[in-house]
Amino acid sequence: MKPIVHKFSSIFVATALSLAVGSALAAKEEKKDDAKAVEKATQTEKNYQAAPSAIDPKVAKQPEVAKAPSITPEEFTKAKQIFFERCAGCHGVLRKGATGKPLTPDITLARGTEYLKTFIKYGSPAGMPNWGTSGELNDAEVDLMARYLQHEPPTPPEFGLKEMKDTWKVLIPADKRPKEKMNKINLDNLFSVTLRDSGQVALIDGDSKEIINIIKTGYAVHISRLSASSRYLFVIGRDARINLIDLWMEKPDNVAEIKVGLEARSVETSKYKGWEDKYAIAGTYWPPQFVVMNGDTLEPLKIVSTRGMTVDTQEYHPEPRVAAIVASHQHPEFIVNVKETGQVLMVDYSNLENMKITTIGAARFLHDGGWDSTQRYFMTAANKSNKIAVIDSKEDKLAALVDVGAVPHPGRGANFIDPKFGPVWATSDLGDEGISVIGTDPEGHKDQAWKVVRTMKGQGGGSLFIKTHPKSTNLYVDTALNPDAKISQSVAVFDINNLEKGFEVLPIAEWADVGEGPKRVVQPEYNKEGDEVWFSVWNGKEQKSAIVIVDDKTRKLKKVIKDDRIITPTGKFNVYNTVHDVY
Ligand code: DHE
Repeated sequence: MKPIVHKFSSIFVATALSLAVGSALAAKEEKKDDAKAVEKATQTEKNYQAAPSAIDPKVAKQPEVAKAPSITPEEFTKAKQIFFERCAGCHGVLRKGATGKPLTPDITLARGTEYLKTFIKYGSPAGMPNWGTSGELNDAEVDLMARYLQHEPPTPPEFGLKEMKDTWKVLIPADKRPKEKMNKINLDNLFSVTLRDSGQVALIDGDSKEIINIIKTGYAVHISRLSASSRYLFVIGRDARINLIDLWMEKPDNVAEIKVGLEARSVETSKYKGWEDKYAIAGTYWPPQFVVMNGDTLEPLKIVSTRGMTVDTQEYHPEPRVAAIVASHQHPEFIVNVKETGQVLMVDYSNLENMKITTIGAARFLHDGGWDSTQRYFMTAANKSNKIAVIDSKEDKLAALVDVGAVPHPGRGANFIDPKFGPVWATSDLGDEGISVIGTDPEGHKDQAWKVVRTMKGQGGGSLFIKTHPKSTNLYVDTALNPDAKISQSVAVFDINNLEKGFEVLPIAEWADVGEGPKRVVQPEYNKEGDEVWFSVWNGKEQKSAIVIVDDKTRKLKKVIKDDRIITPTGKFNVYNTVHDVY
């Protein structure tokens, strides 16, 4: 498998998200600038999605289209590789369109080679990167891609129960595992840290800040989640490999693993009372499906396809990828975001044989999200629609669709009590500098419920994660994908009790003192007590990265974790906060 190459450097060149606030700009100029900002925001978001697909192009076969310009098998192989690495993230593996336009032969044949070449070489105002003029593809490659796109898209293989079982390994059977916790680690304050480009996670003791173990996992791990009891840690790679780690072992390590598809981002565990630790679920980008597994062995039990109709135009989509999954606290259900169809599936796991799934129409394209403070409402970003969908997990219905800024990207979002508007949940945006604060209390603050009660301005666009903690009065907003290094390497912090005052900037990357590199500061995560905030300083694979810990009260540097083994850290998952959905 080819290593994933970061695409973000080109984001920095290609985009400038912050709106220029020139006092003497003529109205006409302002309008022009607005249009440019929207264009550039789209570009940032496209490039973010444009990370290479984890699918090995070799597994997708070459189909023939008689009318398409000729292409040799060698050329086809090369074009496939380029498409999977650079284009599939936006246009979809089957080129049916996602955040990028559809590119199926019925469309591309009509456009013709010359048109496609221009498009690929120069890009488009709607956000298509300028692959030719940026130097990423040479003229011969642009020509090749223009011809390739007029052929039928090669389809990667399906991945059913047999394929999953062929990869499934129980390294230590459940009855051979510890009967009680065998270590002295304060598990509640343990952090699982994604080491993105080394295919590992680091387990770090939140009390001593020592690395407990570095564990081999799938390729470019995406997230970690925990079983309800805190005993089992589930880690999923982009290559759809799940590792099950037993935190009760003297030195926590892998006890089972499975590959559930070719490409994935999400894993979750059953949390409803009476079902703790029983099941896990993983959603895949390819094939578009999810699988429910045994919680302590990863045995695959039930696979369900997400192919189906889009929420708005109600047409068939062959590749609706599974984005965020959360476990309901109201019913024995998993809540599954289906990206391309814009449908949220409430998957009842109480009877796998006769599985009930309630489909809630939301909006395209569903991505990430988290609970409101009562853990009844799932607040999830439909990022291409610039909306937050509010899912009522008690009634299993859509409570609201709330218009927010450009390309909301909350991570799990941030819950706090707004001094004026009561309980709220906030998201920041990938596409602009806004932070939308939404009322979440339909009982106590009916007029504000599911409305944007205030917007604040952060440092700029390119924000991925926003975070606070019930015990804190600080609200942190990262800007990891902002094109300005000063902004991507620092974090904004607001005082929740004085939001009008604006933000303070903490120079996290500077505090890390790791030398050269892009050093994006990403994903604030609290410790269990809610008095420390951890940030990843995400540098290049060959450069030094670090984790910076800030004292939440004083907003001063508390500790920098530097270690040669901490390679490209991104997501950090505190055990207690992840189990209890504290954010
Ligand atoms: Fe993520 C969460 C998908 C790029 C770090 N990311 C998620 C989720 C999805 C997703 C669907 C929600 C999972 C859930 O809750 O069940 N991410 C994608 C992509 O498709 C995308 C845009 C491009 C890609 O090819 O993967 C993408 N993500 C990134 C990154 O480049 C990040 C910054 C670094 C990395 O490690 O790859 C990144 N994503 C994260 C993190 C979370 C996440 C840290 C979990 C946040 C949390 O607090 O729970």
